[in-house]
Amino acid sequence: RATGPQFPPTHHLADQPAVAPARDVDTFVQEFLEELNFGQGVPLDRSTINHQYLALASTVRSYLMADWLATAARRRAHPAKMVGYLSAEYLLGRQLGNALLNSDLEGIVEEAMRQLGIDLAAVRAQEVEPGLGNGGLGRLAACFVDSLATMDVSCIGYGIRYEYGIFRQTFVEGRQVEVPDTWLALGAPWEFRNPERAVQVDFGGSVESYAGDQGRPRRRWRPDWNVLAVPYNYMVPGYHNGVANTLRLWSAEATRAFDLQIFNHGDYAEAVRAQTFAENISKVLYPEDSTPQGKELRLQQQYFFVAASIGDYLHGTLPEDFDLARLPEQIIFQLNDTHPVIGIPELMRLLLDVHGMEWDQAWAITSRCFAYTCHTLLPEALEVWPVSLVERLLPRHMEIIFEINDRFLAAVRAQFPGDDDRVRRMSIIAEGGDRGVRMAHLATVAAVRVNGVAELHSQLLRDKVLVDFAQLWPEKFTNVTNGVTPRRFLVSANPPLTSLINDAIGGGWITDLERLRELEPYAEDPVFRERFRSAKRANKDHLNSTLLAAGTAQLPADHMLDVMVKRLHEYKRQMLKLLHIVSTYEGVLSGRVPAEQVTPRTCLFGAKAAPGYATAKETIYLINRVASVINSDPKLDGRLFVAFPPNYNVTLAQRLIPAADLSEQISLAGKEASGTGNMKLALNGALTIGTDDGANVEIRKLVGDDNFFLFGMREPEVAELQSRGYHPGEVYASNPVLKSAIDLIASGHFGDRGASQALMGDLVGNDRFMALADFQAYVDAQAQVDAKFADTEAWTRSAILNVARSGYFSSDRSMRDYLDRIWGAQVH
Ligand code: B1H
Repeated sequence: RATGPQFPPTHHLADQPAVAPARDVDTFVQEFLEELNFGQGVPLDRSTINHQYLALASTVRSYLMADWLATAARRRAHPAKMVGYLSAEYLLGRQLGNALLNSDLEGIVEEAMRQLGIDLAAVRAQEVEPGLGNGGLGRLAACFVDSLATMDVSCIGYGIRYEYGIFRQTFVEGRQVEVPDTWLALGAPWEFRNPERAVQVDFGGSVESYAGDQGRPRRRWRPDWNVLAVPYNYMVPGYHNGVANTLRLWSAEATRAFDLQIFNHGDYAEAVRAQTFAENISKVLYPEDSTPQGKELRLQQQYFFVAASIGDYLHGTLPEDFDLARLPEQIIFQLNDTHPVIGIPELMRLLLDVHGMEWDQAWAITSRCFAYTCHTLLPEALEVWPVSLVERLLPRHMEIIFEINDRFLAAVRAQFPGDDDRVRRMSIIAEGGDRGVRMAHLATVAAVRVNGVAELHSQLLRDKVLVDFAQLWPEKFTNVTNGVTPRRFLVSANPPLTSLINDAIGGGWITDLERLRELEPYAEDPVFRERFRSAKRANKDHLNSTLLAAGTAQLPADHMLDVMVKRLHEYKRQMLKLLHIVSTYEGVLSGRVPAEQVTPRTCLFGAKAAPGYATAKETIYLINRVASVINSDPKLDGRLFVAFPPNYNVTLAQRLIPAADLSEQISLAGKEASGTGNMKLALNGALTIGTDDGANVEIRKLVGDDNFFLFGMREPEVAELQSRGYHPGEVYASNPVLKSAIDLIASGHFGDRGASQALMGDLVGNDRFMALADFQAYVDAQAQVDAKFADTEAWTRSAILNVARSGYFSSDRSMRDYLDRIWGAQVH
């Protein structure tokens, strides 16, 4: 707890608020040199780029720090309900550019670095992005905290400071090889460690009964080991508003008690091993997107960060004498998927066992403090923890979960007497040989609101995945369509388009993205259209120079840039796109299509596969082999090019998305919860070829059918085909173009015949995500893409309209919706 000075201060400066250094070039240079000399310990002429990067980051950080202190002071003086965003992932991307943009220091820093003879672009390139997330879910969390700061909403983002983030992807002879992401190795200038706010987190042991006040029987946890959660703060600056919120990431360390216990046994080596054991908890991000592995360490990670966060809030952030009955007025914990759901029994435990409340009161509080966002529909993605594991790691929590379930099921039975099947379906505990805790059910029972992440997804949640719950509590269910921050993904990533827009309609759109609508009339202006194309060209050149620096293939000039960037997953159907590429190639090889009729296109993939996901890795290997054959076959006359730069991440996304012409969003309808890359690409003027899935539905509705290439089965047709019985072999046999493409791959034309045959065999035999069923529709839609691309003016008009009509997809709007539909909700 903060106490301030031990004696009343007498110095006249003591009660001055912290002020940032002056915002002029000379002051900045002075501050920078001070950081370089006294922070890094080098003179300018002996400094490396890394010294310069660290000194620059620290200098910028001190400007932000004044905002951060002022924001915290203001929030203390005028307490408002706070959002505690609980997320196991934050895929932040580089910090320097964002900090410069949001704090409006870009101009000063450019000039300061110029006068010091420092190449700012090289210094920016030195930053290794914090990749503390897998994909869309982690990036969404990063966009949300950006928007909340920009909207001056009180929020702490809580998460884990993984020592190793998402792996760095390399290709070795076309195969993905994962390399550890050592993002902290060259220094971590954006964080500050806050050891005095460390929280002890307990594990294991048993539960005992004892007599409480007036002899009341009570339960208490006797854990047998613990670790220390040490917070690292990151500042989250709002855009040009002087606000800086906090992102608090927890790192695991051994507690002293923990070592001492072992030291007392006199085993030094064992004590050091214990240290390592504790540190392992925050060591590495599990690189699984969508398909959680039921690993014990992962449950440890989840409980570790959630217990630390709730403890930090209750015992560190709230005033000491706070009446916990009023907790729901002060905080809403937003659960980013099921990963933090163990926080529900944790809050119950604190209220019951530590604060001595009775069950009903504790539940009345807990069930108003959480809201749950579901990010998936795939059954294999819904987390179920074995009861035996939860019992061993968190015995008191397991008891509490059983009690929540008993009371909940009693209510279900009362509402639906005799409906045992319903009770079984809804139970938080999955019965059967290996009993499991269904985390999505626990979340749904306790949450004030449950939301999906796009309209279609929320509807499918209500109608299918959580239908029993929606019947019981229809008012609990809502939708908030995802969004993306226009600061990072338009202003920062796409300066040419940003200045074009600013010239046309001014800069108000940056915090009010619907104002991009004002661009609509410019779609009819040929001069504007030419300037729009020249912005795209500039972005393509910039992308090319980035690829060159990374040692990857250069993109041919004057091609349509067709991009599919997202995690590699069968449901996303990278294979469908590959089949289109191969069939175009096969058409030329076989003479079915003259090469000069092929639209010059570069198909660019960016995708990481989960290291244990064999089919995904085989798909990457095949894409790389197809690329190397196609790119060097003269019969194609340079008209088709396949690029697969390794290690797609936020940094590369910021380069790539602004350069794209065509956005591939081709998941099987009903499988992609939302997608957010789809939004970023549309916002940067790419046209979408896509299925009626996730947020594509809303993108198409907004940009209009003329500016979107829709194809494929709709979700109800998919469900219908599934229940009728899907036979990919019949599709294969009846479509000669498709058959030729598959046969060409299986023949070993692209090398490794064995691997090719296995993959094609699975496709023709199983095709879990119905790529073959949608193949013809996809090829037909691609023909429409080609036709439109040939009409440059029509294409540009549509591209401009995509930008003008994508304002809805700002994460500022998403935050408004969470505030209106969830966080403000006074419920029960
Ligand atoms: C999304 C995940 C996810 N949905 C488990 N689910 C993970 C599940 O580490 N794990 O175990 C990690 C991630 N990620 C994505 O969320 C959806 O697939 C996208 O459609 C959506 O746009 C994104 C943000 O809502």
